[in-house]
Amino acid sequence: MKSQLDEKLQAIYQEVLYRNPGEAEFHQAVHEVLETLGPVLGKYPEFVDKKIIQRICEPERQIIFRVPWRDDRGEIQINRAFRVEFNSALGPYKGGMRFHPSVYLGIIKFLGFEQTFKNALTGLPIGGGKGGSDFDPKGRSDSEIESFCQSLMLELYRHIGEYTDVPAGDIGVGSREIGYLFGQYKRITNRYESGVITGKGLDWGGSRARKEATGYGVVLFTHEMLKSKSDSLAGKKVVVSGSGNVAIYAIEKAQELGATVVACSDSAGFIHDERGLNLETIKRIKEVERRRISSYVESHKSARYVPGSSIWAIPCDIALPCATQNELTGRDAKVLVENGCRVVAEGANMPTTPEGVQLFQLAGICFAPGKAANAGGVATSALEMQQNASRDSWSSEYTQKRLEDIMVDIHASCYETAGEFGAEGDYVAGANIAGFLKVARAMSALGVI
Ligand code: NDP
Ligand code: 2IT
Repeated sequence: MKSQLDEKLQAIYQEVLYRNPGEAEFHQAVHEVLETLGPVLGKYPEFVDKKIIQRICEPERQIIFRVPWRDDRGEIQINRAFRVEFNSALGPYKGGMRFHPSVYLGIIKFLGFEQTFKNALTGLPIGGGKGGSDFDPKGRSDSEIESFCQSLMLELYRHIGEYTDVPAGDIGVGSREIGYLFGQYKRITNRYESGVITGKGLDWGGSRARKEATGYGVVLFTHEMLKSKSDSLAGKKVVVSGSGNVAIYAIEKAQELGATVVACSDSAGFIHDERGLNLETIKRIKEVERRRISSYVESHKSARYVPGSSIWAIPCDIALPCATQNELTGRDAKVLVENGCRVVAEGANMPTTPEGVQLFQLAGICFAPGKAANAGGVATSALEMQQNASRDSWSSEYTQKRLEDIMVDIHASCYETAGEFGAEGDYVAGANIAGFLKVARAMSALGVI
């Protein structure tokens, strides 16, 4: 269920559908932003004259390339990789690389489009971009991952650079992959250009708190939403989907702020324990052993593993979807609302379907969209770039304080912008409009480029 666009925006959306056939996720992400921009065009007609929205919906550059590599048996494998350089009005293209079999152009474009507004919200000088490949890392050995990353970089290196385009991690890409990618870039270019990629390890140019930043940021944003209602996380029951980088550190911060996290998942099923999950076990299984979340119950007898079905059936006060796009449907949203959930913050990018968002908003749920709630990761990537540029390395306390301040500012800017445009408490409108205005003003100033 999608709400109506006003006439001008409807024409722009039709053009996007026509120019980008078959890219359902990209259409969804564009629609979700256009839905909220009606009042902005009324107030700033110059953005209509300058065709800012049409330009924002068209990536500046799209690169698609072949990645051939040899697996452990010596067999040649061929993958397809993408880098979509979406918008550089505010700074070099910035955004992660995703390795997942579902990756195709429509997913990378939706992510790059979202990234443009998210990065604007951080207040830091970064444009929007995204990349990835249909490579499936599951079941691949370390040396296969290394071969694949090296082959991918053999093409990608010519398109990136600290002033041009700065990749990082996303689904299937963590510090192991960033290491292989950075090592190959260094070898090909004969430059130790730390600022060309973020999410690096602490011994080779990475930033403290980057690993934790997205998950921590989601919970810091949630904390701000609750604070605006004179409430807190203490004593709240939380369900987190996924058990990757974002989920793990969302669980850590939620526990630190006094909440009980009762469930998390992977793509095969979820684990549930009303007494609360043990994060050390989850970290060991996921970060060290790289096993499935089902193995959690081997060491925790009070927990149960449920294969297949939806994690959102578990009653909670706060839901944090931290796995992937469209993982929380209208049906899930209905169940969450019926079970008394009051707050939802998106750790993943676009995890809630349009039906789900609409149901949450109608039910008066405090709903934080990904481009605001999960911006802590890319913000800390920009802090990593700052440290690299000044050949400095900040303390954990200082970096976390910067992250905290950024999340507080993003919350304030979404909240205030929503109020200013007559949508009090609507963080979706607030995030879209605040992000759009920053990008639109810069594009307008930079001319028709
Ligand atoms: P990881 O690869 O570390 O973890 C992904 C988790 O989501 C895994 O538990 C995975 O399960 C699950 N998952 C992935 N795809 C699917 C699917 N199709 N269906 C069900 N479950 C799935 O990735 P991240 O934690 O880094 O990313 C999670 C989300 O957060 C993504 O939407 C990403 O774009 C977003 N994000 C990430 C940031 C970062 O800094 N890393 C920053 C901002 C947003 P399984 O192992 O079974 O595949
Ligand atoms: O979706 C995202 O914001 C990320 N995957 C992080 C991007 C980054 O450049 O750190």
